[in-house]
Amino acid sequence: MKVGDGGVDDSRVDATGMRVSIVVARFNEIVSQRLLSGAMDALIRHGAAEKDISVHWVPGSFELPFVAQEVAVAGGTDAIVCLGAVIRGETTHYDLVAEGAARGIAGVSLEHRVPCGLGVLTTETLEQAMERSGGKHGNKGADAALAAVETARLAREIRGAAPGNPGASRTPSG
Ligand code: INI
Repeated sequence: MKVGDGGVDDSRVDATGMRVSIVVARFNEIVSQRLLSGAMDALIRHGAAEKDISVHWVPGSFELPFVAQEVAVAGGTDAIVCLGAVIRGETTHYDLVAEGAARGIAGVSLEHRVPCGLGVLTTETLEQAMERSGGKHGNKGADAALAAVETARLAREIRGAAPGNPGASRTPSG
């Protein structure tokens, strides 16, 4: 088992055949693009097909939960990855956006039973955000993508093992 900085067990991450939706915020786009590249690379490196990955841009991180919800309701997605960069600056708007995004994304995941990776950086400075989007502190977009895929695989296993579960992929005796 190889557990990376992001807490993901690499040996459990198999994105083969997974349909993944990435929702990414345009605000602080220089950082978001790097998070997106990290997420795409990680998914493809772990077996996802490019045709099975869809990307939805939204204005800012505050809009991530709503679009993640639309994706979940539309169906056909195994895992959702939410990416954005909330950088503190000088107003309290930061706290509202960061908290709204994180709580909203968690809510979508639980309500719709679709794992959502939280790849929203919350930093004091742009420099710190750059370090976490392909710099010396790794790429949190990649970590969020792999966490969502690992969780989706686990959900499949659990649902498959639950007798009488209509979503099960195999019978109780299978
Ligand atoms: N959105 C971000 O993604 N990051 C930020 O740092 C940020 N700041 O600092 O304001 C931000 N604000 C925009 C917000 O996400 C919404 O798009 C906006 O409030 C409209 O709903």
